[in-house]
Amino acid sequence: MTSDPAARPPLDKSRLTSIGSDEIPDVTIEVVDSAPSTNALAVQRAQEGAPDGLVIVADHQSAGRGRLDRTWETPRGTALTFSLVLRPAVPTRSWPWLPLLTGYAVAKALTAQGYEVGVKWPNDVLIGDKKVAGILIERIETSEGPAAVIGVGLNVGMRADELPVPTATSLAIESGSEPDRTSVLLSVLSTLREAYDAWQAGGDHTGLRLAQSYASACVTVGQDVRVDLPDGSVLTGRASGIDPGGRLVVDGPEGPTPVAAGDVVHVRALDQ
Ligand code: BT5
Repeated sequence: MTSDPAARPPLDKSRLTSIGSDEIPDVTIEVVDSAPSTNALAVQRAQEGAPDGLVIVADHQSAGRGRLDRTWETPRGTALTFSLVLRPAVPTRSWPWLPLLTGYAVAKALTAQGYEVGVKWPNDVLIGDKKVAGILIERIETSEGPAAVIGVGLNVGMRADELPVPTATSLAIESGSEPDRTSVLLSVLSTLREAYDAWQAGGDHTGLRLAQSYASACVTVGQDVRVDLPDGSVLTGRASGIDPGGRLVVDGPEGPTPVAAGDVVHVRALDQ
């Protein structure tokens, strides 16, 4: 592993900006050296008319955003921080699937590289019980119609003393060697594009199929959970599944209760 963070190589800009449609179809990558938040930049690009499939990746992100005003911190050279502009052709009521689909695709790409990965509903990717990636989705209106901006933060090369929080981990910590960020990005984007295209092409049964695949990769299903809701109330019960709308079904005091990703502050396993 590289011991001097300053010596970590930058992203391979010429490789990323020259990928062809035979490698990853319908994706164009823009690399910036530094940005406060790639999501903010992607929102700006979408409002300027960026098409479906634009990816903005920052070599360093200085003021990363999490959900609900939380922050996302990554030392330079140690992480992937990128955002995609998507203009899904499916009805907006199906869009709650986007963060789940993204987490599922990130997990699938990392699993293919030998990591033991799970997804925590709605937007975390875990190795063991530690968070290796987080996802932030924003829906915006543009003059070309509604767009989604999906941000992904993936911890690649951080050493234990570089982790922003003790609940985080990185690919380097899990594998004992520091993977190349450019290759990891290309493999995640390729898996994500494939999952996104399948979702868009899938028709009426997509929700059901996705719910089954997602549930099988989801560590939350089967756990006793505490869900904190925005009005301060708390729902506790056994997480029993994912419904066709991408909502987590919690068997609470009033029976099976679906909760939507946009409506939860926290979901925690009761034994943690
Ligand atoms: C998320 O929020 O997990 C969404 C993170 C999305 C980050 C990407 S990076 C590219 C794009 N541009 C942006 O500005 N954002 C997106 P949430 O579930 O709210 O989790 C945030 C919490 O995770 C923080 O409060 C910390 O506890 C923890 N955290 C912060 N940095 C972390 C890291 N690098 N790894 C693991 N956990 C982290």
